[in-house]
Amino acid sequence: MDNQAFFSPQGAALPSLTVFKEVVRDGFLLGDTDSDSTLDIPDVTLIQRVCAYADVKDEQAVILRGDLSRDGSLDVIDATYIQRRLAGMYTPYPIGTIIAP
Ligand SMILES: [Ca+2]
Repeated sequence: MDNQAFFSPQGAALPSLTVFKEVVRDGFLLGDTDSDSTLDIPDVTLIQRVCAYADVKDEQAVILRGDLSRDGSLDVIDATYIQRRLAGMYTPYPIGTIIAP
């Protein structure tokens, strides 16, 4: 199992069998980068830490959950859109909603 690659139904690479099972079975909250089922500032902070090349636990899960445009990369634009959503402003992505498998 260690050398297998896992992908979401949308084709995004997934970091582990555990995350694969979670995504396929339950989906996930778009933007909930720390996986605590809440969208808040710590989710933005985790994206900023990844962008700053800081040591982040479960970085691939952070990228999966925070990559709003689903293009496989995480950048400051993703963090900004989550901040906009938290401020009640428009975003073009369904941040804070469950992404279904
Ligand atoms: Ca969260």
